[in-house]
Amino acid sequence: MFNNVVWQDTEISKEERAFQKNQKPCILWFTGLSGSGKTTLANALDLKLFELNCHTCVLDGDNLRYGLNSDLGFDDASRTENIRRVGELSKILVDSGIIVLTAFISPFITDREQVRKLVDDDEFIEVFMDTPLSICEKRDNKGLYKKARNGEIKNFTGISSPYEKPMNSEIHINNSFNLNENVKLILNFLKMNGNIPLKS
Ligand code: ADX
Repeated sequence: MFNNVVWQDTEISKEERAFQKNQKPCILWFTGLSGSGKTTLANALDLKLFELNCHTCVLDGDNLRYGLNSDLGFDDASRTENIRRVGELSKILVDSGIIVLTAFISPFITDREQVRKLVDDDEFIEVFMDTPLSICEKRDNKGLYKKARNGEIKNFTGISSPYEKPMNSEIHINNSFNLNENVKLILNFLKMNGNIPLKS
C-alpha cells in the first residue's frame, strides 16, 4: 500500500499550532445510541468553547453522511469504515491544533479503540452518552425508531444492530444531569486535562 508513497513533513509542528491557539488539542468522542443527546451536548459545548475563544470543529454523523461518508450504509463494515475515516480526519484536525467534537453512534468498541490509538494518550476523550434505549425511543426526534420497529429501516442500532457500551470512558453522561450541568462537567474535565486554560 505504501509503495512509492513518502511521508511529507510540514514546516510547523503540532505543538506550535497548539501554542498559537492557546489550547491543547484533543478529540472529544461522543458515543451513544441515536437520540442519546450526542449532537445536542456536542453543540452546546462547542458554543461555550467558542465563547471562550477556543478553536473547535464539530463532526456530526448525520452531517458527514451527506458528504465525505455519503457512500456508506449502516451494515457493520460500513460503520467501521465510517469511524475509520472520521478518526483519520480527527487526527488531522488535532495535528492542526483543533479541539474536535465528534458525534457518531460508533457502536463498536474496536472501532473506537482504533481511533484512540491514532492520537496521543490523553488526546482521546471518550464521552459515553448513557441514555437508555427506552428514552431514546420515546424521544424519537427523527421518527427513525418507529420506522425501525415497523421494519422500514434495517440494521438500526439498538433494535436490529448492536451497540457496545464503553467499559472505561473518560466521561460518563447519564440522565440525572441537565444540559448545562453536562457542559460544565466536560469544561471542567478539559481544564483539568490542560486542554483549555484553567481560568476560562
Ligand atoms: S455510525 O453507527 O456509523 O456511527 P452515524 O453516527 O454515522 O452511525 O449515523 C447515525 C445517524 O444516522 C443516526 O443518528 C440516524 O439519524 C441515522 N440512521 C439512519 N439509518 C440508521 C441505522 N440503521 N442505524 C442507526 N442510525 C441510522
